[in-house]
Amino acid sequence: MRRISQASSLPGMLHSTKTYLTRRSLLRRTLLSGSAFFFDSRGIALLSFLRAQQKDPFANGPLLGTLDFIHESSAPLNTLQGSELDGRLNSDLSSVEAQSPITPVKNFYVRTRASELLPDPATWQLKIGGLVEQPIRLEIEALRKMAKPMGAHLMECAGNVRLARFGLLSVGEWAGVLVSEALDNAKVKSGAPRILISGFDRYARESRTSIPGASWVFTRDQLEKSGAFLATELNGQPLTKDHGAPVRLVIPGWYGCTCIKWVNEINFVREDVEATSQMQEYAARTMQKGVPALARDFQPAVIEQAAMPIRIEKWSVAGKIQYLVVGIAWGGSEPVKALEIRFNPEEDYVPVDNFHQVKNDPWTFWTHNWSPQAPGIYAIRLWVKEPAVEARRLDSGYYVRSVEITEV
Ligand SMILES: Nc1nc2c(c(=O)[nH]1)N[C@H]1C(S)=C(S)[C@@H](COP(=O)(O)O)O[C@H]1N2
Ligand SMILES: [Mo]
Repeated sequence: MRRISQASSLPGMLHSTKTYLTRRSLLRRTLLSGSAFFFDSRGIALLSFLRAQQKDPFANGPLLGTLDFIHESSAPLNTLQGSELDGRLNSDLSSVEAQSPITPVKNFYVRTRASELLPDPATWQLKIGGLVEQPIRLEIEALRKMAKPMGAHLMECAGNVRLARFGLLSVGEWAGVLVSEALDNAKVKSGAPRILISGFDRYARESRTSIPGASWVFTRDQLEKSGAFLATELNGQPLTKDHGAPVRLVIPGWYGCTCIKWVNEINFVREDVEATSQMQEYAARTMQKGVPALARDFQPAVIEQAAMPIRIEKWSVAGKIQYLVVGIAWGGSEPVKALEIRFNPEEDYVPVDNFHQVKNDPWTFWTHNWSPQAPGIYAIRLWVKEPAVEARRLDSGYYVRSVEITEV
């Protein structure tokens, strides 16, 4: 890996630390994204350009750097801040590469750090109770032994806002136990069709930002269909405390607020059980109608189809400045055929050059060649044309990101 030396000579426009790119990743990305990648009207000239440069493709510094998104914030990225309920880590999406799509644990976003009162994980027990014939206590060791690979899944906080630089979103490779399997031995009484999953939520200090108490109510069907699991490992390592050690819930495709950390109780409850305080706190952000009093009146807190740019690369191609918009698409329940991008409200939406979504979870990387007509500030927005695809957050302009172009 080597630094692009030109980056620091363009003040104000570039991240000095984001301008790394290996030769291999450049070439691989060229192959990955197919023939449309970087082909201007003289695309062949570009290919031969790359070939000629293969000894050292960066000798002439074709990648000049990465532009910052503006109007967001200077919130630190990949850095743990604060403690307990006010603890956060915003993941730096700008450096994510398509060929290594798993977020390293140290950069995986954190919303709520572990309580200083958290009991000793070694003696952790998970109680399965409520309306059952006989409560069951699952020892953490037993759960760890049952754990199996659960695949790569994206997690996004329902409160993943512009001020957090949209960094409350990450992808992990999980291992754990299907909730349905963990509940197999429970003898449930009749009239207890709902399942309340709660975590340890007592903290040493009061929070400035959050209400303590994380729990969510599901139906068995929701847990089964989503493939919900009790995770004990993230990226091949035991869970870290801040990510919910020793055991947390993961509901693939649902917002992070349902993915209860430090799970200590699973209770079978009545059909007409109240919504928990966590459900009520997150009602608006999970797009409920008002704040329902009862859990059964909540819609599943699923992530609808979403997309946004994660970085804008500035290249010098055959002596011309070119921009490459690199982005992600995630959420939704069926892959969509086309994603469209628009630069400023005055321009039309155009299809994203390199977009092939084969699954909704975890994320899909796309790239789009961009030659802005003039310097200025551009607001970049995406949408999915297919009317059958629900994408309320995307459609509301939630994920719009802006850049300032000073050179064309
Ligand atoms: N016990 C508990 N679990 C919790 C929370 C919490 O405050 N307490 N926060 C939730 C929210 S809002 C999110 S977005 C995810 C974040 O998980 P992460 O910090 O591992 O990324 O955890 C969820 N699980
Ligand atoms: Mo969240």
